Amino acid sequence: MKRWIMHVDMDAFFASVEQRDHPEWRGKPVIVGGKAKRGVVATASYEARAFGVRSAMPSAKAHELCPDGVFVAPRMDVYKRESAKIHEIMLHYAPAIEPISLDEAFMDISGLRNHYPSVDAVGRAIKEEIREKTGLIASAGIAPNKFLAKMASDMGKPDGLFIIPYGKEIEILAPLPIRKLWGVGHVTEKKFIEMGIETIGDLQKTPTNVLKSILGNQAGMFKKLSLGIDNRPIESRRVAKSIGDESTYETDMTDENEINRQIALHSDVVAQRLRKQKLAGRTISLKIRFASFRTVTRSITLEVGTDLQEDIYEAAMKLKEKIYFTEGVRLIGITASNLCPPVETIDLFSDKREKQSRAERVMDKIQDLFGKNALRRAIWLEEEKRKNQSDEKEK
Ligand code: TTP
Ligand code: MG
Repeated sequence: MKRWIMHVDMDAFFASVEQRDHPEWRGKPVIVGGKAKRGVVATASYEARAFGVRSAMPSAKAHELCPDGVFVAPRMDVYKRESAKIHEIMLHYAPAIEPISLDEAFMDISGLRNHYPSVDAVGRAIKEEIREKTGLIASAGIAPNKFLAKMASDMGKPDGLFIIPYGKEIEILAPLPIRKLWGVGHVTEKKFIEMGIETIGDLQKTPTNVLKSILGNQAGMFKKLSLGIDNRPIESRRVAKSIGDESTYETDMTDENEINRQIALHSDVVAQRLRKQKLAGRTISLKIRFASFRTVTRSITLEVGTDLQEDIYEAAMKLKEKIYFTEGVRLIGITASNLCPPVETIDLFSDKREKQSRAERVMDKIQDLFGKNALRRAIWLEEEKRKNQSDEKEK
């Protein structure tokens, strides 16, 4: 199986969070950082970057370049919470991720490749879920390794999705300035330039023994990177503890059939995600948030872990019985936790369960081959209809 690594990096992260939370600042130059003139800029919205404002620039300089900018103090607690949400979403797609800062993380999507028509589609799905659940834009890069994936996420910015396919590594790297190479700081950049190596392409052509005299034992590593070779594994700093799916609805839901249908849909998404990651959940939780923001979560632990929609739905419906519905529902969420490998020994199950298990796996296969719409539960068709109707209403 070919290795595919994805790197996610949020666009103008702190500034985008501020613009999301203050609609009046959208489209304006927003500068997040020390508000005091002696502070430094943490980041600037793309509108502010047009004036030359950059991260780590003294705030006084930013005031000079962009006197009409909106200068705001950072709200680290909010950025941390958003960061955790983004990591959680990435963990819907991979059993482990490697966060490298609040707004950046690597994930290995090799296994997912078989569940989507292309690697682009994997990237689009993850970007879309981040946008939907946080209102923020992520740029992503997908490539055969970490170095190239990080490079790629930068190449498409903003709102980027850039793929470096196998075989194109050398060609894509060649024209880039040498400082873009991972691990090249000011000092090393100077050494390279003194040797006449200005682009990664120049380095590709320089024999390693020539490099050794100047760079010592780092020569081999830089040479490999210039050719797009990087075997570092994903160092999973976060492992999925749960897999969940939730939606907030535009209008509060009161119809019981509709609520049940939403529970069925979320159960389907959670079951599919579990199967993609070859995991099963033993504990199923149902979260309901009412119009008044009262939020109730109920959980149940099953005898054996499951990755089937029917089981999750059944558990969630039992949980629903324990909740008093006295007002409209604004959010429904289903989570599977207590994750374990799925039980393969079918003879543990009744005939009925064996059939369900086969049916859901066949459905996954057909979707892998022909796309999500090739074969879906009937409830999804009704859901499309509902969404279209509410779109119509908006118009
Ligand atoms: P970056 O990913 O480097 O920058 P960004 O997300 O603002 O913009 P983009 O990725 O679209 O180029 O950094 C992420 C956050 O980290 C950034 O929003 C603010 C913070 N940060 C600092 O506080 N100081 C810094 O010097 C840098 C570079 C970032
Ligand atoms: Mg960023």
